Amino acid sequence: MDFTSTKTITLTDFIFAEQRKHEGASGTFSNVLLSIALATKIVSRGVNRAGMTQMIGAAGSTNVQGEEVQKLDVYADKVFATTLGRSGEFMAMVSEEREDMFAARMGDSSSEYVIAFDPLDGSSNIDVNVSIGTIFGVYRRLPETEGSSKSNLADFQQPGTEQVAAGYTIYGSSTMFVFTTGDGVNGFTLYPTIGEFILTHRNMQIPDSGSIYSCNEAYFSKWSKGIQQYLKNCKSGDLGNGHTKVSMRYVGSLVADFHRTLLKGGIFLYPGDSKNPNGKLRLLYECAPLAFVVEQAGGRASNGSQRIMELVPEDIHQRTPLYIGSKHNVEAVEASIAEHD
Ligand code: P6P
Repeated sequence: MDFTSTKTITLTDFIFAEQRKHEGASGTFSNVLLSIALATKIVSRGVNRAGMTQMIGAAGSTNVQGEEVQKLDVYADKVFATTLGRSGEFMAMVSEEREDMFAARMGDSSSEYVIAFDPLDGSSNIDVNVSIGTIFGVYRRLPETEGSSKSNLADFQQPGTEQVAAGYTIYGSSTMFVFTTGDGVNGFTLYPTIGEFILTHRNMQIPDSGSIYSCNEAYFSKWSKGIQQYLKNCKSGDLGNGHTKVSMRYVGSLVADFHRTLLKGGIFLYPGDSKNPNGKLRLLYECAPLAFVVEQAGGRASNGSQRIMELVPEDIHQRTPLYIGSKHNVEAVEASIAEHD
């Protein structure tokens, strides 16, 4: 990377260039994005040092989902809560790690936004050194709650179409911050030596169709006929989109599986099953943010019959089946479900 070149765009350059396009912009939205990026950098440092700082392993507690909490989960949650809290731009937050919505420190009646995040998704992969990630979605407070000095659950009960920003960070061989504000998707790679995110993936577009499907096939017998038929077609080399060389890739870390799907095309599936009809993944802080990103990149995200972006969360931790990726691949799954279920 040539840091003497004007072609080297930092995340800060990018955000303020976007701000300048909106005359009269106050800069609060830029501060929203920069505070998220700062939290990501701090978590990245923690993830990369985990092995040396005894941050690997379980924290000895379980979270609201009943999942064993890893030490880094707790750390990442605290980093996001305090870093975003200090920005003063958020009235309230929802975290995968906390049962209830919570007020953001320094958030007040002038704060215009709320944020939902999964501070460290895929954490069961931490101690085996597999890529993990953070996922976030930002909403503007509702007109009826804006200006009040109280956080209000209704601000989180908005469909994904109301997100003003969403994205993820993947802590992998490099740390990448990928986000959208509704005007395309851009990816930034962290240069740890200078502590800056540099624009490396401008205007990311997912292929209209792809030859990779991604799901945990151990659950095959519990899935619906529609899903089983779709996967049988995949195995026979028929993805319904002309692709015949079919591959299956599954990391077991949503951000890693999604990031690969965004770059290479194909589909990630986490269906509901007989035991858990809504599947495992959460709507508010996993599926809706990734749905915003994939739609902005030209892809599709569905619960099998509806756009993920149109689903309204009743409960902040509610789950939804997720089919996300290339448009033609997701449409093929929806068609199989419509035909067989
Ligand atoms: P399974 C990780 O625990 C996670 O929440 C996602 O990151 C991932 O996609 C999914 O669960 C994996 O679930 O049932 O295949 O282990």
